[in-house]
Amino acid sequence: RKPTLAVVGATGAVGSVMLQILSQRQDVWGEIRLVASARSAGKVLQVRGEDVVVQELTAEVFDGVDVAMFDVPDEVSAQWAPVAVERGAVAVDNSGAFRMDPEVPLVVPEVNPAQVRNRPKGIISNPNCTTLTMMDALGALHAGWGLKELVVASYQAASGAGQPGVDRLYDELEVVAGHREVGQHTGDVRASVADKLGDDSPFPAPLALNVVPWAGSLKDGGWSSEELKVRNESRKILGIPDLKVSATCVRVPVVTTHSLAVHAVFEKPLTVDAARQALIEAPSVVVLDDPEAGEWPTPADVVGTDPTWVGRLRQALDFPNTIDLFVCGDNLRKGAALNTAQIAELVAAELTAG
Ligand code: 2RA
Repeated sequence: RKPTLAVVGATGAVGSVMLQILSQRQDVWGEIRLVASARSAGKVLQVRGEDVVVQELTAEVFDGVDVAMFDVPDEVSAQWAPVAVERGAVAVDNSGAFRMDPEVPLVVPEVNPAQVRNRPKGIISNPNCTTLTMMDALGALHAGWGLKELVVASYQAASGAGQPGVDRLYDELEVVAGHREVGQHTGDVRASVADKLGDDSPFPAPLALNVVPWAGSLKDGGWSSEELKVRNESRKILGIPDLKVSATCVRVPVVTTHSLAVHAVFEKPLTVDAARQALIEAPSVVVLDDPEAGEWPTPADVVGTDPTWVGRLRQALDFPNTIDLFVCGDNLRKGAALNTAQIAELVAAELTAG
């Protein structure tokens, strides 16, 4: 029997991409049950070319389910993933609710696939999209040279904040489009956007014609929750508890695809050519790095694709054993839905093998 899958949060930004991914990948699933809040129950969505009616999130909806994916806010996962497990499912959770729980593995299938089986709570976590964007590339380099220190700046897309983030960016762009005087005087972008759209935004400042050095909530010492996730999750996934990490997370007016500028310091001496070769050989990484030809990854070219794209590889001039690089990845695909689907497929293979 092929395992039954439940997709909880099927109507959200990540959920919608999940339905496309489940329709495109090799089909390992029997029934696929789509689940959402009472507000969305009854909607009809397409997966694998078939219409499926969305069911309301209740305990009973998990009866007979083998794997339940959660693409919902932290508090919804915190409440419902354990319910799915009680009803007999393995939960694969894309929220932040369980990621740092020592009894919950945090898995990137290209980096630490064996961790999938280490799930005493029946829950497996999917990393935050910002961390995930660089994990395949760093995992490949860590395997060769031993990662020691990481300094990163992120350039995060609006869809990291879900569908409301995408809607807000498009609305703001519409407000400023065609007004060539906007963006040349202090506060004029903020005033135009607030005048037309009000202040109720998923972002703490206008995103159109701007960059916003903030993602997540305020933590001790002025760090954002997103920056601490990058640090803590990188350590856990790569299995380097004392990895030195410093991150600055920034939102940019891109719809989908997160980018990161990465400064990575290694234990062993490495050359940029050897690092490039290791990245070329990593199956999920594409190296696009020809500055003479003006070739490097950009979000506009990467969006909608599965790999991690790496460019601007440079040996740091003033730091030994250090490589600088730029990495882009679709935050809704590898950064969220694709990685969750890959984890779920590992569990499906395990269940099918019996
Ligand atoms: C963001 N990383 O981009 C978050 C979403 N999980 O806002």
